[in-house]
Amino acid sequence: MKFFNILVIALLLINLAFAVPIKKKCIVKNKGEIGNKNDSEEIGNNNESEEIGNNNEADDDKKAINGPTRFEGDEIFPYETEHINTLASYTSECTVLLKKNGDFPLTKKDTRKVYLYGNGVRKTIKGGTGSGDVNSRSFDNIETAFTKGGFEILTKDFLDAYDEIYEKANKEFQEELNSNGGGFLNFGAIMTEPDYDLPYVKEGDLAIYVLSRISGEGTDRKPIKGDLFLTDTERKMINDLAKGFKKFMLVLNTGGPMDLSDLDSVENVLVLSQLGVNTSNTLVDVITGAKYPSGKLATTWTKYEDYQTIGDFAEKDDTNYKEGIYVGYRYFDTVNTDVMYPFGFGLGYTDFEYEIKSAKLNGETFEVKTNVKNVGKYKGKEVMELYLSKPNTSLDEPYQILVNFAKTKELKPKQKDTVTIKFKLSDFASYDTKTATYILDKGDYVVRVGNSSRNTKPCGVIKVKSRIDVRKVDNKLGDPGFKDYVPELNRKKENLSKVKKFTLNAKSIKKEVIDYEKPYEINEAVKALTLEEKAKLVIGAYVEDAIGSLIGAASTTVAGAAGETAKVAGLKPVVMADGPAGLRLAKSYFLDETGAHNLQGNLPESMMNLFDEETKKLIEESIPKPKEGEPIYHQYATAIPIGTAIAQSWNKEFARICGDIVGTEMEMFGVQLWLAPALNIHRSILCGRNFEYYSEDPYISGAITAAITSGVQKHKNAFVTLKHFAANNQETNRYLNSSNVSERAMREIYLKGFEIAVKEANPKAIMTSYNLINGIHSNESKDLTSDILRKEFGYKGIVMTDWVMKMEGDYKYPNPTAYKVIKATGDIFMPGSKADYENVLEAIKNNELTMEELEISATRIYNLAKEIEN
Ligand SMILES: *[C@@H]1O[C@H](CO)[C@@H](O)[C@H](O)[C@H]1NC(C)=O
Ligand SMILES: *[C@@H]1O[C@H](CO)[C@@H](O)[C@H](O)[C@H]1NC(C)=O
Ligand SMILES: *[C@@H]1O[C@H](CO)[C@@H](O)[C@H](O)[C@H]1NC(C)=O
Ligand SMILES: *[C@@H]1O[C@H](CO)[C@@H](O)[C@H](O)[C@H]1NC(C)=O
Ligand SMILES: *[C@@H]1O[C@H](CO)[C@@H](O)[C@H](O)[C@H]1NC(C)=O
Ligand SMILES: *[C@@H]1O[C@H](CO)[C@@H](O)[C@H](O)[C@H]1NC(C)=O
Ligand SMILES: *[C@@H]1O[C@H](CO)[C@@H](O)[C@H](O)[C@H]1NC(C)=O
Ligand SMILES: *[C@@H]1O[C@H](CO)[C@@H](O)[C@H](O)[C@H]1NC(C)=O
Ligand SMILES: CC(=O)N[C@H]1CO[C@H](CO)[C@@H](O)[C@@H]1O
Repeated sequence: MKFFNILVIALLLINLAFAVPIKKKCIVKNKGEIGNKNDSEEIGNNNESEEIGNNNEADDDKKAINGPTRFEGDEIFPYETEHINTLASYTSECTVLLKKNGDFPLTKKDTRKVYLYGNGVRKTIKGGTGSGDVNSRSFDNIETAFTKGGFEILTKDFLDAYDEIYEKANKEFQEELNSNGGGFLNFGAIMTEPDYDLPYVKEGDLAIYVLSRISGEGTDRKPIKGDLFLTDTERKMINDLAKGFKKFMLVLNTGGPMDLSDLDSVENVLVLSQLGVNTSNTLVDVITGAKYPSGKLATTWTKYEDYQTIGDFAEKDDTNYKEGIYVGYRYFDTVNTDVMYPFGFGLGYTDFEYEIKSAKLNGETFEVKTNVKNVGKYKGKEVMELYLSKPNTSLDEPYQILVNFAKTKELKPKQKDTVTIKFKLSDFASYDTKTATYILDKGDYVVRVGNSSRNTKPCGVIKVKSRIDVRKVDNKLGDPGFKDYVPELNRKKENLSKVKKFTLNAKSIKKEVIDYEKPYEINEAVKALTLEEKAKLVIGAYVEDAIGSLIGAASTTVAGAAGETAKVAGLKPVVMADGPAGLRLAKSYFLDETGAHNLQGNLPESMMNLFDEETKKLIEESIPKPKEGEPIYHQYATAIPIGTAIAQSWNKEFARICGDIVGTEMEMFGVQLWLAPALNIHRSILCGRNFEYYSEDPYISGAITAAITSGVQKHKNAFVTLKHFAANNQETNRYLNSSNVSERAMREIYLKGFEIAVKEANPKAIMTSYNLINGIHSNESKDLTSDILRKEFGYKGIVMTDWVMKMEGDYKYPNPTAYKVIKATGDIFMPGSKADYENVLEAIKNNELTMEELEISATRIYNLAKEIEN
């Protein structure tokens, strides 16, 4: 049913939008809240228009009180330039040089005539699809950026011919999708790169091959040529160019790993990644040496066949995480597999040496200082990584785990820096399922410091004389139905005689016992509300008529926002906008008495292509149109680098700055909850949404999340929503599948990053995932939401569901039940519908949900809505 598809899509991908240039003068308005004239009058900011450039200070406080700033006109607003420039001074830190032979950066003497090849030259990718797609004002592809950077591009004919090949392949792909039922069934489908036979120049001075791959929400990547593997065409061209050109660089404009085997002739490989608005300029700067790469991989890149296949992936049926805690480098390092590009690896244009300066144990805090020296010819920054090898006394343990990291300042040739890194031993206690306790087992803990996981030096050994129970909990997560894989351990005997030894004083660790019975707070003001008001608070705002309730589930306050809380009891709606590659909002919108409307409707072009003409027309007709002369406003958000790229910077300060940029824009546009950061683990390199996530390692995931969170939340009424809680590691059948995971792997790998971020940065919201965990929907798991998240981790914020789909018609599985989410101490069911609201009322009537349970969740939403009024 086509119309049905529209509704489902509207729910899935609420509010994506794209550009319309509108010629007008550049004006910033600071009007009051829509449809609430009272408010703006009260505050008395009568001067509604300020011209940027004359009188250009849009006062921050006024913005926060008066609601969104209205940007009108066609010129670039100062905040856009400022944000782009801020990002531009960091983005090269996200790029990872995998191979080098000294030919780059170019020198002044080198030619500025370049042969640019590859699918990414014109179709440069700044981020992925789906939730990750941010609407920035403009984007230069790599061809344009090189032209603007003073290069002459010698491959115009080739690029034109490639465009034709691409268009033809894409048309066939769209036709195939349409014949497959079209629309929703193909959500997230990605065209594989076609093979072709075009003439190309095989010899010359300078060539760059830009290889792109996109992926996104709804579909996993595939281990086939044209996706994870190079196509035959790509492989042949890349090898030819590498052999025939004096200088050649392979550039990877991908969101995640490629299988780079059998490219031995290529001596310069750069992971450009997808860096948001200034992806292309960053490449030009790196090639010319205006900037330098200083990123390190946060996920192992190696041959596809070497990734572990112990657990399953992308099974339609239950996905069994049989590999347990042996994810990513924890696996490779333990079984001692050679990998091409290890976790934590990345070269610079320059080279570094490091030596251990000092190590000490203070209570349970270990601290190491290393001296890092730039011994090469160029400027650069180096990352020092700290790993811990735990003894395998009663539990099997991976060879090592990352416990912290730090980046040097910029070092000129011969310059030195001292880097200090610390960690607390109990933060990395292992989970003993038998006794349901986080423990530090008896034995020797070897601490290692280095500049990649495969290049470390031991810097201390901490002796734990007898087992220490760090935190006693209960097993909460059910039975996965199998026992985790245990590797054959054949650790090499290490001679640690010269390494400094410490003995841990067990008393330095305070044992924690969890009180699961501690009651939750209920606000008296919430008790006084009517049942209907309480129920509306825990359901996302919806419009009452049937169709409206589905499409209108989107925010009416901020155009293109993903949703909002209900306006009951005089409360302001809490507005939510998608991420994580920036704020996903409508670029252009108009206002009327019903609210703010996205001029382009809520579906992006890429999504529209999934539909046949008839359905497209229906969708287009459903988009509200402005009246003649109605002002058009803009929300140009800054596209920040994808999650994976931010992690690759290994720079917490940069992560904080990314959060700061988003927080500033949230304040301006009147968005309170950003539906990001996303920190699921890169369990398999095939997960379609990995680009939004950070790493295969929970520590760096948690640390980057905490930094972004503090960047966002330092802004008034701007907060994050960590997602997707938890074990959402694939896109295949993501709504109805069980991630079967052991309690230990959940706690040490999949929940760990959330725990770190909660404890360090106090995020305001967390979004539950679609999947089930050991047979229980994560949105209705009280064990997960209440017992682990709130009681064990001490989380104080709100818990919302992901945008739950409702199917009307003949479906195998029943529709979701909102009340069960509330019963599990989830606080708000998104995006919300009349049926969900009625479901809650019904559950109260039938005593399936107690008034107290409803009031607990309503209290949290109420308190947040009250908080943003100030
Ligand atoms: C002003 O607010 C009051 C109380 O909320 C409401 O009854 C009235 O309709 C509002 N007036 C306008 C013009 O919005
Ligand atoms: C309102 O703003 C305009 C344009 O910036 C300025 O010329 C005028 O003086 C302002 N009026 C008041 C009352 O502040
Ligand atoms: C960033 O990208 C924009 C759009 O592509 C471009 O106009 C701008 O000059 C770039 N800025 C920097 C600092 O690279
Ligand atoms: C790390 O340090 C070593 C010297 O110990 C140096 O040779 C190497 O280039 C550095 N970088 C990487 C990624 O290993
Ligand atoms: C610890 O490692 C040793 C040596 O590799 C091995 O024999 C033993 O079985 C391991 N113990 C556990 C609990 O995995
Ligand atoms: C370990 O190294 C020290 C000095 O570096 C040496 O004296 C000792 O014999 C070595 N031990 C073993 C078991 O190889
Ligand atoms: C995974 O969990 C589901 C739900 O608990 C269960 O039905 C299924 O049998 C489990 N898979 C395995 C391999 O045990
Ligand atoms: C939780 O989310 C899933 C996936 O959308 C859905 O199928 C399930 O019914 C939801 N559970 C509840 C209680 O709504
Ligand atoms: C637990 C669960 O819902 N598992 C499902 C995963 O998906 C397959 C295929 O759709 C179902 O058969 C399983 O029941």
